[in-house]
Amino acid sequence: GKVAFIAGVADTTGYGWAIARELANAGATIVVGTWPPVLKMFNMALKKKATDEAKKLDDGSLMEIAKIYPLDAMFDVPEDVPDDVKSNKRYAGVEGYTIEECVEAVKKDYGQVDILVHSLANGPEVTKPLLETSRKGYLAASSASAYSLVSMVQRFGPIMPKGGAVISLSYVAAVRTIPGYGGGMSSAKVRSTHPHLEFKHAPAFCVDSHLLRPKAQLESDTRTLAYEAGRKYGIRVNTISAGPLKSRAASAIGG
Ligand code: ZID
Repeated sequence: GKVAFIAGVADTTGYGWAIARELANAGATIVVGTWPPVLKMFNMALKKKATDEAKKLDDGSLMEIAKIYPLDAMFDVPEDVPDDVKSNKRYAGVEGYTIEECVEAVKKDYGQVDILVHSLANGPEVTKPLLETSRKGYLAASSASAYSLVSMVQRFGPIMPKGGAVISLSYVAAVRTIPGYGGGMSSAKVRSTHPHLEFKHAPAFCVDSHLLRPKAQLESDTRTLAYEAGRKYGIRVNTISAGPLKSRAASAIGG
């Protein structure tokens, strides 16, 4: 069977979970990368009976996550991790969470990854308009949300077979301004046509929230990575423009 690594799963409400379940339905072995600060919470939630419904596959069986790797996509190699992160309570007891260490661990356990899913984004100043965003905040959002894909393709590429697939999640605001799509949309009732991606409230976004800005980078990088990694490793690199989903990340922005 195929091995799918999904980066950016920490609960059952986001895209990462829904994609994991579809890949599990299709018979893939599911391994995930989870942000250290939410790792404990995710492990606890997975043990609860209440999570069974979200795990249910089409054949009635429950999805199994074969392994959860700690992964902080802000860091490529151990030298990148600053002391304040190392000593942070939220990272206590977690090790080997840089992208390079994560790929090494996955390689050791599974040998190869057939499908790589990048389902993560973050930005410390996400609620601010661009006009008030600091350089530090802007670059941190790009680092977590866009460069992380470049780094992951660099490092997973060598353990992906020819024909392997990389997919990430983008947002239409990367390429088009959506007039009127601000706080006023927060109570709009929208229903996804996809049965597993059902949500009741469209998240309220300011279109120029700088969390969305790295999506333009992501889309541009996807084209270049498809060219380069296609030639180097024979893998495909694509991004999907996601519809609105009431995930934890979307709620944090004000959905
Ligand atoms: P999620 O909270 O399930 O996933 C984000 C994950 O990233 C979480 O598990 C975090 O722990 C993790 N994470 C954060 N920082 C780091 C880090 N440094 N290292 C590792 N992991 C980290 O939320 P989600 O499912 O919304 O997000 C998954 C992907 O979908 C992200 O790339 C989103 O930008 C993308 N996406 C989501 C939506 C949405 O509605 N939820 C939209 C577009 C793209 C969208 O907002 N019209 C209006 C709005 C939208 C689309 C169309």
